[in-house]
Amino acid sequence: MTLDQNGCEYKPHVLAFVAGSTVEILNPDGILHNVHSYSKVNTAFNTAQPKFKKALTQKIEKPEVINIKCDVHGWMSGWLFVAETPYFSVTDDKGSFKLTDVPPGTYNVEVWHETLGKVSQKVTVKSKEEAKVTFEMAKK
Ligand SMILES: [Cu+2]
Repeated sequence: MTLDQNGCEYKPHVLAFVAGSTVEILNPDGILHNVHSYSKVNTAFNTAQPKFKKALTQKIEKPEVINIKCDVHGWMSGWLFVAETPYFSVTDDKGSFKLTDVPPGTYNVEVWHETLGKVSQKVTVKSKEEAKVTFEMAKK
């Protein structure tokens, strides 16, 4: 899991991973950044990353959606989506996603967007069949 701060922007804008993972945070910019997590469930961190500190690591233990900001550059904002299960995905530029190797069963599929909020839907996955689901989110 790598969160890059290249060009004073978080890349990717949303980084998704399973709880208990360690995130590597890179600073290739040659300037000071400050990695400030607005966590509520996990312990919040607020770490200066001077220009010579090219990488630091941070372990995130619990499921949560965390906003990351830089106290030096007010426009920098990114998200860590810390998933509860291994079945998660970040949508592509068309809003599509795919979850693979999901065991048969009925699941509650939840979609999160930074400004549109959260919606969920029950989806049943059958053995060796593709389950399709469509979400619509209203602009707030
Ligand atoms: Cu910065």
